[in-house]
Amino acid sequence: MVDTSRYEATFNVVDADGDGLIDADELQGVMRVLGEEIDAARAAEVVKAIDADGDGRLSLEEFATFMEQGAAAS
Ligand SMILES: [Ca+2]
Ligand SMILES: [Ca+2]
Repeated sequence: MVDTSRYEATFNVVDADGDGLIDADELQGVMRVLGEEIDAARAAEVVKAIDADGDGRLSLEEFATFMEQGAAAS
C-alpha cells in the first residue's frame, strides 16, 4: 500500500487544472519540469502504463504508485 499523502503536494502541482486527475498533457508538463522531455504520444503511453483503472487519467493513488516505482528504479 502506497502512502499517498507523501505525493499529494506533488500531485496537486502536476494537476494543473485542479480536477483531481492527471492527464497526458499534465504528465508531459511535469516530465519537462523534471528535465525529461517527452512527446505527447509518449506521455499518453506512460499514462496508459500507469493507469490502473483504465479511465485514461491518473488518480492520486496511481500517481503515488508510479512515483514509488520511479524512486525504486533510480
Ligand atoms: Ca488535471
Ligand atoms: Ca486512472
